[in-house]
Amino acid sequence: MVATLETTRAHLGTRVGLHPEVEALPREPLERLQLQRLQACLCNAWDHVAWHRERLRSAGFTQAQDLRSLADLQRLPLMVKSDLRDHYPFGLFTRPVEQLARLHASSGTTGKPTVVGYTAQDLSTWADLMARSLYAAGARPGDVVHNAYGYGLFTGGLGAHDGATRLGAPVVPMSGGSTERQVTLIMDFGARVLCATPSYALAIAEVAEQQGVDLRKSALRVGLFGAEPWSEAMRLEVEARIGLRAVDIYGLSEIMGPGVACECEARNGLHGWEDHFLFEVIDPDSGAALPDGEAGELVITTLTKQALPMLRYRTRDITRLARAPCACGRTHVRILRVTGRNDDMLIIRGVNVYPSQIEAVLVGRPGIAPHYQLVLERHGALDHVSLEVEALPSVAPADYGRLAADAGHHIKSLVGITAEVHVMAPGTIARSQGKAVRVRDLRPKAQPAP
Ligand code: DLL
Repeated sequence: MVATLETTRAHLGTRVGLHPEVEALPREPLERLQLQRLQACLCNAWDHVAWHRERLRSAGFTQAQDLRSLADLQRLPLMVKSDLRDHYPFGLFTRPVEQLARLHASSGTTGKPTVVGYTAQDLSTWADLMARSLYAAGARPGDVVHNAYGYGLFTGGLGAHDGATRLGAPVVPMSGGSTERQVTLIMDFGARVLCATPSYALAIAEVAEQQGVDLRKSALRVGLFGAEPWSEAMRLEVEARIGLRAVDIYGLSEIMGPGVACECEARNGLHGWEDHFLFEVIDPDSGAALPDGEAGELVITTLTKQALPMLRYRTRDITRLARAPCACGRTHVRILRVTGRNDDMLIIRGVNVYPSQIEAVLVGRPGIAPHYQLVLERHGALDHVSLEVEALPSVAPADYGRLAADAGHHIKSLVGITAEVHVMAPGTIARSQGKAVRVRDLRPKAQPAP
């Protein structure tokens, strides 16, 4: 193991990352830094947000300084998304809104949006971490960054933008949409880095093919894809169609935005930037901490966020942590690919399924295009799943039935559910310009408890 690590380091040169002084910091000083920052974060929350103070008091704290070790983190109560909604809009901020530099918000399709705020220092930290992520993915100063993440209240666009600027990379602020124009500008401006959701990257690839443009001949070298779950099969598909190295990037607005974690050149999990966040995995049912390597819900604590400190925030994202040394030389924890969110998990006739598992089976199957949608219905007392997939243009409609049977068979044997597969003509399934909507749940909503 050590030999491999050293060989790889020798190969990469001595520099580990954009911020080598922290990215390769040994565990002991890293944990000392974390404890100092956690104590300061707790004081900030205690001093400025009555809600935090009351909850900490209920958990047995008489003052913020009662937290003496990283292990004491376990004594803090968990936070959930509705805590932000219940204090809409600014109730959990540590400062008056006039002292902030920016606000973002979730779309809030159900109920109130979740509002997050940043001080100028918070925005600077975010730019640093996004620049660090871009660098870890393989972007370098001077690379033209084509940014197709949506600009606006969504954190993807501005987050990637500020990170590219901090890296010293010229950024093209495209946002999502106008896909034909995206293709033209990628080619004309010589973009080397593409930032987009994986589903939108695929939509760009498809439009390029329809325009007769071969993106594999473009200057694109690296893609930073995230904001939605995606599979290894999708990674291979996007790499083959665009001709770049596809890297997974993770983040969420409640914690910061994109750049909370990102893959490095080893692509063996996403490095969670532990000088700014603490990562835990808990059992989603009991809330108990799980050992490294076990799958559960990711819980994140911010260490340096000024405006909106988040203490043990339940992300709903399902993953595992790995702390064995990474070949790249970074010491920060690796968060394995997020397979889906707790709330996206479907329980189909007793089998737990994430849409990304279906994707892993479908994408790359001969004759089938990487566009799909799951439709859930209730037939009597039972859940019924139909799966709409698209045929590749080269497939004759007469073969759709055979393709459907083949896909249904593989889903049954690899995922364990029976799905009614409908193979549809090319272009039938809506393309995403941001986060793809993979599931149409038509089941009757559960009645609220009396
Ligand atoms: O999606 C921030 C972001 C923008 C991340 C661009 C990466 C790239 P939210 O809109 O708050 O923020 O959504 C956060 O998206 O809790 C996950 O469920 C999901 N998600 C984000 N990145 C990944 C990923 C942005 N790489 C929610 N893999 C998170 C799987 C992801 N799911």
